[in-house]
Amino acid sequence: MNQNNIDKIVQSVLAKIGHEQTAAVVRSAAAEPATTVPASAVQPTALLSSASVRLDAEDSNAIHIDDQIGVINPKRVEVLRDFVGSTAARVAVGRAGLRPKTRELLNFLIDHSRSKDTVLKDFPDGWVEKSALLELRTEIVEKDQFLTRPDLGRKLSAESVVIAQNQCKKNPQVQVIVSDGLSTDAVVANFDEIIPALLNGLNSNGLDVGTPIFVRHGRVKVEDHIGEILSAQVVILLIGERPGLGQSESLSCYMVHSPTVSQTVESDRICISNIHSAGTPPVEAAAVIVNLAKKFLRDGKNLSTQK
Ligand code: B12
Repeated sequence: MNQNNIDKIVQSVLAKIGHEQTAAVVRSAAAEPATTVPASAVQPTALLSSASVRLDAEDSNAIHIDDQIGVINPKRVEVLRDFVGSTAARVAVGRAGLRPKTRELLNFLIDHSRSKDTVLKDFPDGWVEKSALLELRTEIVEKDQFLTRPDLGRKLSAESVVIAQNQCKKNPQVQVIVSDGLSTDAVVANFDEIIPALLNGLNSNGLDVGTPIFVRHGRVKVEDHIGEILSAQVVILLIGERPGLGQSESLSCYMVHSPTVSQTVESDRICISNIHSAGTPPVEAAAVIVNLAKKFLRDGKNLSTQK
């Protein structure tokens, strides 16, 4: 839902509960986003996000930032602009008495619903087949079980163990795995950019790359099981991160050297997180991962990220 729709909902709710005057102020601000509304007009309701701190209409970026500032009559608005402009977090949103403003509350509920939807979502029909990766499954049979039994998402099913043994290259220097994890959106959004760059980067550095694998309903530790079955030296797992409030397309890369189910511990792993268009761009992440793979091969488990 976009900001205009939210503003319309706020207006209609206010009009219904008898705040005609406030609704009119909100309406006028929404209709003329670049107009400075006198602070005295909005003070009693504290519902307008930023009408009192709008910038010049010609500076569209500044207007966008000011739209997010909910503090009425801030002492140093430029500090708030810097702050809001530096993060996607919910900062300087203001308040209505002790409560959040209606608009902020609605924004929060929208983001929260989106996160919950993302966790429950499956891949679009045919997406996995189109990815051209070899599909393996964990011991999970359906989504609810995936969310409630992380332990089963850490092991391949017996059937998939056989497929891996029969169809995958053994003893690769580098094994690439993609898995849905907690966000299929993260995989769908970043796949086309990160996978070609990653595979090309590994190949062009002369590394022996295993059969690229897709694991449905996977958790991070499934890379240990796969790495052990295939005797891979370095395993690279790209997996959907748990969605946050406002970012649900973020992919993580978990890398490990010569993993085994019984011996590998979390601290053996390296994590490169926040791979998405507004974080670490997927192509850049691919370059970082290729470099780390080379360092892992050189240093083994005692990887140093300094050299
Ligand atoms: C959930 C979470 C946790 C949970 C994991 C619990 C669980 N069983 O799910 C808890 C609270 C325990 C946790 C702890 C830590 N976490 Co954490 N965590 C996350 C979070 C929010 C989501 C991860 C996710 O979705 N993974 C994908 C799902 C599918 O994985 P999973 O198999 O269900 O769960 C595994 C992973 O979550 C993994 N994991 C979680 N955090 C970390 C951190 C590292 C360095 C490693 C190697 C693995 C790891 O451990 C789980 C068990 O195997 C991310 C934020 C993000 N944007 O990704 C941060 C994040 C991954 N964590 C981070 C950090 C720093 C840590 C800690 C080192 C914090 C500390 N100082 O103790 C510890 C290390 C834990 C470990 N396993 O080694 C950083 C990693 C930064 C980096 N690039 O290295 C992140 C990116 C947060 C951040 N922005 O700073 N974490």
